[in-house]
Amino acid sequence: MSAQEVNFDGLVGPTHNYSGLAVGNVASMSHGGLVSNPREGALQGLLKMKSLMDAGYAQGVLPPQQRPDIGALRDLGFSGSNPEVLARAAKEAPQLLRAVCSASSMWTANAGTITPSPDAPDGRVHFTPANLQSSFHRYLEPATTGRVLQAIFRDEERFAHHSVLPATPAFADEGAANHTRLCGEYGEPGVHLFVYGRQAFGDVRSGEREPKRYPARQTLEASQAVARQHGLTDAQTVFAQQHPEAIDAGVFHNDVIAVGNGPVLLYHEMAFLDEARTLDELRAKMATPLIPVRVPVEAVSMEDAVASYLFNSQLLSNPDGTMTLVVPGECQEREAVWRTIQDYLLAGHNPISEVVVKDVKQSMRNGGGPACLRLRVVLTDAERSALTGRVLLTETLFEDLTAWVNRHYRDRLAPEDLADPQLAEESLTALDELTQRLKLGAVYPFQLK
Ligand code: SUG
Repeated sequence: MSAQEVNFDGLVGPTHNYSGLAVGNVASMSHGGLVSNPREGALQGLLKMKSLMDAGYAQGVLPPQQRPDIGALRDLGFSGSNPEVLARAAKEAPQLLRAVCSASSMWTANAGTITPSPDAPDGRVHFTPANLQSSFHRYLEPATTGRVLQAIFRDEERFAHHSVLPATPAFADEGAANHTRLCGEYGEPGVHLFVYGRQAFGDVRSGEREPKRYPARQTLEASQAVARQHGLTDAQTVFAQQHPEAIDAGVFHNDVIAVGNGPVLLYHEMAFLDEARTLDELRAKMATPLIPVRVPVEAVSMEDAVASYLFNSQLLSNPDGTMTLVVPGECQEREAVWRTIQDYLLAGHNPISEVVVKDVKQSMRNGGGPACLRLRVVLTDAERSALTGRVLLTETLFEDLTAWVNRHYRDRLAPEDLADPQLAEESLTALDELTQRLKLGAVYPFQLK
């Protein structure tokens, strides 16, 4: 069966800001309080999508979420008119106001976990939105994410949607950021590598192998539950623990230290707690030879890996069998990283033959690189034709979205602007227009009333 990978990038929302909300995410923690530029952020994202579309890769787009989430503030006891709710939250609980304004849904690698149809027993594509329960600002995402995914992948004969896992620490789930499908051609059966940071039940000794400084955001139990929902068997799955020292160095998701595509697994030597076992199990289960590309700590230190986001690159397949690595601009600013790309990755015995640099700085300051900004969905031609909405990027859609951003987005957002009731109004107007342009129907709480 022939199939192709479609990268669905999250549009950066109109309230994109720097609030230092993400514990264990070094960039978010160090940039909290800075003035952001939502318009520039959205345009940087759109330009990345456009250049990949121009280079021949299938590119999709996912809308941002309704922010500020005034409904969440009401749930927490703030009452009155919308401006009053915002003003009270700003005064009494500014940290809550910041959380409900986050544009964090732009990082669609965390939107959910996807199993393509060649791997599922019922031959459908399976989706589980991630509960993102590790942080309050992200816990607000899954309900709308689920509605957006169901609106786009609506055809029940081809697409299956599962419940979000229970939003409790034992089932902490961060979606595709901790999930990699390895395979030969995309349409051939693949093996699913699930990477977790901690185990919730059972093994009392596992606590000794957990991070000490920063939280582990994904549990083994969550990964196992997603695999079960999707009908994946033992022969199709590998569960590997992330190295706790990596989490403590700022690697809050596996996709900050490893990226896989087809049979290639590009990873830093500190990615997995038991590297040898992980590779052995992958080799034993994969139908095609694994091509591991291991970057040792002598080449790229943990600090360089986290600051440059080398491993948060997109690894894309080309028709001639080669692969292109899409890295963030920050990789050029670190000499050791840039040298490793040139002398080791490009010159090495592996399919990576080209490096493309993208400027996504507005997102990077919150710890989101090129790979965080996209959700990969492998689709057959028939599945692709069954999508609902206008979500596959074309020249015209790119122009429409660019004009939409220029019309509605501010070019400056300081922390004190988040309480501005006008910002909330602007955001709703922009999103209402967006759902019409994307032909998605009603997906936001304000449209469902
Ligand atoms: O969950 N940052 C996000 C970044 C997510 C990156 N995604 C992947 N690695 N796939 C997070 O830590 C920061 C928001 C703020 O501080 O304003 C934030 O949520």
